[in-house]
Amino acid sequence: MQMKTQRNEKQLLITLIMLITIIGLSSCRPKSATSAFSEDAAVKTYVAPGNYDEFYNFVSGGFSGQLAIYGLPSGRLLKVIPVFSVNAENGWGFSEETKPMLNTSFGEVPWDDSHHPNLSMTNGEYDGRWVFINANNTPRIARIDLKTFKTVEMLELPNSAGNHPSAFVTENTEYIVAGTRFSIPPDYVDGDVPITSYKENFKGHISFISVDPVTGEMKLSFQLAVPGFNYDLSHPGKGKSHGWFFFTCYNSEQAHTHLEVNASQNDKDFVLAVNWKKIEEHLRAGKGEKVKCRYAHNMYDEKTHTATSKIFEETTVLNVEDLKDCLYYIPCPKSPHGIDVDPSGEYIVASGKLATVIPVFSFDKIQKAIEEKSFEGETEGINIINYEAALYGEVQNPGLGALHTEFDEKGNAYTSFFVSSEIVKWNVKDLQVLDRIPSTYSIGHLSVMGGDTKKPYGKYLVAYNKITKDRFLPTGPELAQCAQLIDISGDKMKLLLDFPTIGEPHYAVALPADMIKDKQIQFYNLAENKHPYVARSQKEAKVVREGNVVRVYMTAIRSHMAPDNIEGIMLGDTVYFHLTNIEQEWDIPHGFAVKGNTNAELLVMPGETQTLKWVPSRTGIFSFYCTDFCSALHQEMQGYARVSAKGSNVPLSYTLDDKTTGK
Ligand code: K7E
Ligand code: CUA
Repeated sequence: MQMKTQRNEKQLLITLIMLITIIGLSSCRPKSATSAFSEDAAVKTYVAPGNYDEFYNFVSGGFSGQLAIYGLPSGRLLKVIPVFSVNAENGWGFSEETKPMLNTSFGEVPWDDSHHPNLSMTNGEYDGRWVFINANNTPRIARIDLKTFKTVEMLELPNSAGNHPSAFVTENTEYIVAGTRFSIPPDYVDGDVPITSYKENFKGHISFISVDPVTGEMKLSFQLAVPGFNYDLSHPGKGKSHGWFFFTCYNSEQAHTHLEVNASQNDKDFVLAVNWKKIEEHLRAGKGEKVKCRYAHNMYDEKTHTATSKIFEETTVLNVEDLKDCLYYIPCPKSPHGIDVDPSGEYIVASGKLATVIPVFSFDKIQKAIEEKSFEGETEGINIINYEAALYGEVQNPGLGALHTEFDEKGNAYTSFFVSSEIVKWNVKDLQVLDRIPSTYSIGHLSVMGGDTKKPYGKYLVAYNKITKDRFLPTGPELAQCAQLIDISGDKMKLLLDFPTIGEPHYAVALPADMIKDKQIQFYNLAENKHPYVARSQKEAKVVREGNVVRVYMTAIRSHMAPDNIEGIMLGDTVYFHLTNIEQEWDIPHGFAVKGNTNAELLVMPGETQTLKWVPSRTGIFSFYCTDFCSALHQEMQGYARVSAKGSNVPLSYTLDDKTTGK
């Protein structure tokens, strides 16, 4: 009976929170949303034509699978990078060179859901080399090179589902960490089991991916098999807590159905604290087991301009028995989501979606508790540290539905609240709330400039809101998401600007523009182009038949494609247009498209070679042309391909500078 009333109370609480959410969204547009707008906002966000923004802002695209780059403070969109997505605009995922990037153990997976970009670090500060980002659905991590703004690597993660607590980077980019939001039967056992056998058969796996300090190449170093909860978010320790990683987990109830009620029963779920430096010792001592599983590793080579995909067959897994002195649970109220570590590395902030306080844990106290064995029990072989023993303190009544926290350079924390739709500023030392500002509407992540490093830049905070409603001109049922730029340089937060974003932004990070803007590659050196089908000058342009395959070695330069007339292609042939842009000048791409091709166009950067596959399905004359207005004579940049019947006696021929070869 007692149990039942408790359960009813909890359900009531959940219903109440849901109601507040709905009412909050539909009726009470916070009055201060517009009145909080300060008069000098326009001056602070205006970047005059021809001037550069101060920061690059890397914003996850959520269900678009992309990464978008905005300038701050202007909010101007600079680039959209296809990561876990195909992009017909430039042929990413359609060209022969890029297709392998999207390969997985399931075959090509041309889409995913990307949430958490993270920048490479040296000594706990950004070093401007790479951005890593996670794919949730078919678990993967991607690496983007900040000299080319191109996705150059993709690593699939076995034994995982819903790779959400990812892609967070340790202080010196030793590891990227990933985890399982969904626990599942691992790939190395027979997963064909009843879902009701969740408690026996479902496990979480946490992946540690090492990063080569010079090349950036990722490797699945080891995995930890942990109890079958839902591992939601994570952050590495820094400074004194470097060597540790912290994860939130919910569903300590281990429910497998109706989670919104069944996984909200316990008053506390857990933070999982992982001592990975210790784990490295165990690995060196030979602990861990090699298990069979399949996962893809895809690399893009900037010299051949081509990706290759390799399938790996095993990984090393450590079980809880090996990890007694490396893993600890800390109770955490209630259904926690974000977990964030302050710049000093001492304070660990976990945000409970259904909690009324924000617990702040102390790294020193956690160490002491472990030393003194202040445990309040164990679950599935992992010691549970006593809550009070690990706790520094709680922020009282901060708001409703806490999600994520970031930090400034002055000892303040900023926490996003989804349900009460606001950002709350509080002091990390005395845990007092200092200020609050409404978000419009229902904020998810927030990002302070450098807010996850040892030395935040501060100055601005950006809110990434889940719901736009009336902020922009309406565009039918689907609206853009809303980012809000907030000035945090003074005591009071000030709203400066709204700007729309693509997809759904979750986390975002920002780099000072000066760190990378002069290191951008402006074009690829043609002399270093090692593509097997490159044509470095018009002299190397040609058409070659290899059985049913016709290869066109084509060059593009203002304002000519060579060859520009091709005859002798037959039905049943597969034609590869290997297009080399032989320009050696910044910002002169050429495009390529042929009528009736069923994939995409190409957009080829100066010095690069890319390939479009074309399987003609009818006879006739097919036009092709450059799709990027590159010069005054761009419209003249065109050609024809003739397709004849199978077995026809039209010889293979092509035209270069009015001269036809092969007839
Ligand atoms: Cu959107 Cu980080 Cu995927 Cu919170 S998560 S909001
Ligand atoms: Cu090249 Cu238009």
